[in-house]
Order: sequence, then structure tokens, then C-alpha cells
Amino acid sequence: MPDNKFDLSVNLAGLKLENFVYNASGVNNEILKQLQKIADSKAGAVLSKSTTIDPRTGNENPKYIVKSKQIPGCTLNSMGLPNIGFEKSLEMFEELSKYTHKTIIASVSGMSMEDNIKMFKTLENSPVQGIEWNPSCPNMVGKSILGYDMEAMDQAFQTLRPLTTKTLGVKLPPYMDITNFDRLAESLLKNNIDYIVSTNTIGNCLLIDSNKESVTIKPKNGLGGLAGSFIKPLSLGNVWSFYQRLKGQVKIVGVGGIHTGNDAFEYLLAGADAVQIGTGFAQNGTKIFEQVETELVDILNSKGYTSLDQVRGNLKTL
Ligand code: RRO
Repeated sequence: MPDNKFDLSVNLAGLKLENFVYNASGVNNEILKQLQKIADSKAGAVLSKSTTIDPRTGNENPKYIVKSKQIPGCTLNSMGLPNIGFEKSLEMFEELSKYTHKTIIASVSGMSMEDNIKMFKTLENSPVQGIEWNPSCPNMVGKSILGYDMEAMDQAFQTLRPLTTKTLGVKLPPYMDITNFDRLAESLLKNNIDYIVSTNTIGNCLLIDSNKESVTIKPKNGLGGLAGSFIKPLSLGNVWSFYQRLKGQVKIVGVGGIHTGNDAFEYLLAGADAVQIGTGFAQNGTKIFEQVETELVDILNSKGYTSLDQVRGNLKTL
């Protein structure tokens, strides 16, 4: 905790987060050692890399630009869902639950609905407290992003929600059409989804090295998911749009371009119940969680607030 003792804990639809800030899936969270490091930090919970049934090595290297020369504060990735596979993930969650009292959340991204069903059912008897279902990876060669198909999302919610008693979140891609917010919000409310995570990376972006006259990553002829500072306005817009439609009944975790306490404060104003850090974590390691929390507490104290609830969603309009 920052020394000035502001209570940053959050109850995210039953998930106890020790802090408002925790890690985004996909960054330094593929193996037990990395998850233990997150548990040892000031992160509010521990979230895993998305798991598939079978282990995957992912796309060809180079596939991750952690510190972009072209656009500082951003990353570009086409990892292609590398992960240790579901069996090993289950063992890892068991080990992790012996190591930490922090809330453990499993990110799940089945290659098919059948795979998702299998993993959801099996996770019932695991020590994870939450599932973050990820239908928004932009980097699967030849596959579209399910999160943009509103009908398929509704059907998936109908299938998956009854399978788990765990707190269920869904990681969403960034939307740019207002009707997506309307339709998805209706579906989330109807299907009792507990929370959303908004947003995943912006798919199919291109970073060019003009000296070399070359793309910067190998998969998909250079196309990958953009994250970090440049996506903050888009992710904030998604959080704010969903906040106005979900009315607190479906909680919101904001993610995208959080490097400072002020960034986190903006997400709080836009209605975020909690936030995740991906790019900032990739670029700075676990110390980013404490740094952002300390800065956020300083802002809240200086403005005279005594709880997160006094700020959440209270963004003024003109
Ligand atoms: O592994 C990835 O390529 C990846 C995933 Br699963 C995701 O959800 N978002 C992303 O930017 N990369």
C-alpha cells in the first residue's frame, strides 16, 4: 500500500482485488515464476496469460516490439497465443494458490467453443476465483475476432455463463461503432456476465522501420495488435460508453495506456471499477503497479476524495 493509507481495494463482482490496479493478460504471465512475481508486487490480483487446451509456441519471431522507437509508450505484438496449455495451467494455478492469498484469475481463449466449454467446466474445481474469457485476440492467422460478431457473442454468453459459478469477465476488442456498445451491453446484461475488460489491443496495426524500409515484426507481413499510450483515448471511450449502458450491473475493468496515476484516475472518472496495466508492465516490470497506485492516491488525496466510489463514473459532460 502507498504510505498514505487510501483504501484502493475493490470488490469486482465478488472478486477481491487488493488494489485498483493489476496486470493485463499476455504480459509476463505465462509461467509460474512470472505469476509469483506479480503476486509479490502491489498488483491487486494475479491474472494469467490466455490458455488454450493444447500448448502453443505462437507465431514466428520477431513478434513483440516492447519499446517502440516509432511510438514511445506503445507496443506492437503478434504473439499468436503462446501458452503452456491447459493441463500445465491447472497445475500452475494449484501451485500459485499455495504461494499467494491474492485472487487468481484465469484467462481462457479456446480455439473453439467446445474447447472453451471443456476449460470452463474443469476450472470449476480449480483454485482460481475468476475467469476472464478472451474472444478478442487479433493475431490468430486466418481467424476473425469473435468479439466483433455480436450474434456469436450473445450465443457464446448463453453457452458459457451457466457453466461456471466463478466470477466471469470477458475481454473485449476496441469498438468504434456506437451500435456495438448498445448491442453488446444488452447481451451482457441479459446473460449476467459479471464484468468486462476493455480493451484488448487494436488489431492489424503496422509499425514501419523507415531506415530499414521494413516491417518490424514477422507474422502477418508486419501486422499486429497495438497497445499502450496511443490506444488510451479509444479504450477510455469504450469504458465510458459501456459505463453509461451497464449502470453498475456489469462491472468494468479498463485497460489501455496506463503509465501514471493520472491515467488511472481518468479511467476511474470514465467509470472503471478497476484497471489493468499491460504495456507499462512490459516496459517497467512489476514496480509500475506501486508507482501508479501511489500517484493515484496522491491525486485522490489532493482533491479531497476519501473513496474510489466518490469519483467512479463522475466524469463531467459539457
Ligand atoms: O497472444 C496474442 O497474440 C495476443 C492475445 Br491472446 C490477445 O488477446 N491480444 C493480443 O494483443 N495478443
